[in-house]
Amino acid sequence: MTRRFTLIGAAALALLPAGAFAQANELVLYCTVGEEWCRAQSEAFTRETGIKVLMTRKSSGETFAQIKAEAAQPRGDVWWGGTGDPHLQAAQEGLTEEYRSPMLTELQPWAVAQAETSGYRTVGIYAGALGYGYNSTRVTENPPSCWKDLLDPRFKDEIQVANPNSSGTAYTMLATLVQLMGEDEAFAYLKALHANVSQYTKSGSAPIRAAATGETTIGIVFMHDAVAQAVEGAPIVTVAPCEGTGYEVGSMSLIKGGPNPEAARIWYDWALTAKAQEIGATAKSFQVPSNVNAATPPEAPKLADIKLIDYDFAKYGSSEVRTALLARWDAEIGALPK
Ligand code: S7P
Repeated sequence: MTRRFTLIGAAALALLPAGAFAQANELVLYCTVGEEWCRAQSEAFTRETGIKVLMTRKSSGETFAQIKAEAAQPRGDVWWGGTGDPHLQAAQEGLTEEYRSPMLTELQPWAVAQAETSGYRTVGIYAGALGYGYNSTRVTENPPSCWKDLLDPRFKDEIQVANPNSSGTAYTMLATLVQLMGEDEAFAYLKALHANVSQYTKSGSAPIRAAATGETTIGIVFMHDAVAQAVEGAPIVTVAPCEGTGYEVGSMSLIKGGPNPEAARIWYDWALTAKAQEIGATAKSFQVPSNVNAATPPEAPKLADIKLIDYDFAKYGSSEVRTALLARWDAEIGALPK
């Protein structure tokens, strides 16, 4: 009990109902970052609080669909990680709980903006820019540096990207292209790109793992996921597309009606601390943390050096726009023959 008090802080504790710790023995976590980070974060929380974590890892779109399907009888307590757009959609659809953590005062403006946009039903926990990575043993001349370069016929069947229905990474790409080019142009681009795509994966980071092993040449992913492969020694070069690119505010939400609400708030406050946010780098996840006091891993792509678009999170995280874009992708891209 004393240990939990020290770690979580008096301000956070004041918001918890009396006797909360006595009841908070277990937490059901829906985790949407990389598997290794999910495990490291869950284990650290259990070590520090004594609360057992039942964790499952899925992609962002899949987790959103699961929470929606379970809405009548919620099974999860916290949705931790994953791109912000589906968290915003969950907030709009009333699937997540409003909560103003005392830790909000320690967060970057972009993380607080995410909370404000959602009526405090979600919050930013990290940020990262979209891009791609290529295998430098397979591209030895004229390396690609722009979105348009990915249409080059020399990359026929040599690109992997995820399906935006399951993957938050791929939805970020779809929304990014729409914001960069306009919707019709973006779909024309995606149709042209289809000739070069060998596979639409379920998970957003799978394409860069395939590029790292040489199974494919290019993986369209968050830049930090490409950096993670290079850090492991894979011949991956990370690209910030020359036309500009979008980014994610990786988010966290409390699932409305979850079975362990006290444990869920303890996790939420803890996960916003600098110490908890520094666990990502130990699990080779190189996003920019949202707590201003957390060290940004030196490997993290520098957002200030990347030509970032002014991503409209409220619009592209809205139920109407996300549902419509995914339906159009299914009809015009997913349905194309391979
Ligand atoms: O690997 C870390 C990361 O890129 O994965 C999250 C992602 O949304 C989950 O993968 P999906 O694309 O399959 O949904 C990102 O939030 C995070 O930065």
